[in-house]
Amino acid sequence: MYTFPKNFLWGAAASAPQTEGAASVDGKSPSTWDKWFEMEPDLFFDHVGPEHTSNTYYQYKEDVANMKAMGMNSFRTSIAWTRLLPDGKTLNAQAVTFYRAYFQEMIDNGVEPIINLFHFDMPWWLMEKGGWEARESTDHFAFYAKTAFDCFGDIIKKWATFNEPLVHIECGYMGDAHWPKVHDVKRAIQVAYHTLLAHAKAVKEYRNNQYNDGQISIILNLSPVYPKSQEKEDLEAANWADMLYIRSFLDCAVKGEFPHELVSILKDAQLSPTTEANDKHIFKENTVDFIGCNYYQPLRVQAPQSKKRPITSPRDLFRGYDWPEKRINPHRGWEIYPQGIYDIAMRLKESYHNIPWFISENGMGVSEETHYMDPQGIVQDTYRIEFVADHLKALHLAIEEGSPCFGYHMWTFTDCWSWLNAYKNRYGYYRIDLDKDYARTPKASRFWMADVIKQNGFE
Ligand code: BGP
Repeated sequence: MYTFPKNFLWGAAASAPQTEGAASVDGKSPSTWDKWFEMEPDLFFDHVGPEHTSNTYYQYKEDVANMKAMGMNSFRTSIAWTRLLPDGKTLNAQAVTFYRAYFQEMIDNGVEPIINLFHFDMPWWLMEKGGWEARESTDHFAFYAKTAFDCFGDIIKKWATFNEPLVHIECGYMGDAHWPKVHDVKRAIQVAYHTLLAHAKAVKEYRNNQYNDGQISIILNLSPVYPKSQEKEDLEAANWADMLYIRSFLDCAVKGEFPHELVSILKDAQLSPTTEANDKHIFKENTVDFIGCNYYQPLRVQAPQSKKRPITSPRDLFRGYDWPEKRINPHRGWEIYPQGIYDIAMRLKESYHNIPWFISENGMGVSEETHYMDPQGIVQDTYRIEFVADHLKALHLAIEEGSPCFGYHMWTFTDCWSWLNAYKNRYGYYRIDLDKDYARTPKASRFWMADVIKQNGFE
């Protein structure tokens, strides 16, 4: 029997822009996603945009009832900045009413809300001023964070500032999957710096807030980096990938500083971000209480084709490696490697003073999931049950070895809208049927997980 610690948090994760819908009502202003869909709807899978996500704005009571019925004791979602402060300054009373009712509904039903502030949804008004490239964004974010703590800090005791900050940096400034889809490593580095500064300023606001009796975190995608071989060049490549994708965020959040090697290579390459002298203290004094870790698959790397200097892209430092022996989720093309969870836990233990943490996302995306639907309309997602069980076993081993992991959150509770992929890849314990008024139907994994929760473990 794999038994988990007492009071272990069993739950799921989602975000405001991916579930709420109601994207242009009750005072909410547009985010980059709302505007981008208006401009280029063809880019979004099946032309489903952010206006029509899972209708949670209207159906949250049903969702919370389903969480309770399943035995879940926690749920992570986010606040939409554009709903709470539509112009960045003025509090939207309708947003306060909605979020308080939603959070209170969870609490009344034994589901602890864990609330994140930014899940890729940059307000359009701020994007027009340069988004995270503009230093003023850090103060706007701090003000938004303070407002959220003032409004909900009496009932929310676990907060996160950002979800996977690497993603909006990489996909928006070194790729095309997020707005403003520019490809410029120098701008990406400035965006990364301001994002982390905004994070630290939000933590500072939390420490100064009257409701600072809870805890604050950041949610990071900590995909462990594995080199192709033990050759010097591959090991060096892995070190760079790890420094850029993991340590730049984790060191900053937990230790309050950036890796020195990273600072010096950026300097040599004339890629250092613009900073101010006092920033160092803001980082140093505002570290997190716990970490949320999203884990889907590892990052396998090998030496770059040529050692180009100065670097102009991460590809000059490392490139991906396709491990021929990998186990794969054929429905999403991602590697399945449960041991990654154990390796993350051991790393936090050895190098980050064994900081408390939880799995804030883990899950299996499956396209065309209707293929697995039985005649009763239940998706028989045995592949997902196997996926979760394997990851929980790896997590259990880590906990036995002293890792203070306090929860496991599945991505996600009901299928949800996923950016340009919209509803292509399904991840939920519940299926959402967009053609039937967002009807929620449990999948087989929902029943399996309800049993796990009941027993606080599994055979
Ligand atoms: C994570 C994000 C989520 C969600 C998930 C699934 O990185 O935090 O917001 O989108 O990935 O991604 P996809 O739907 O692209 O498979």
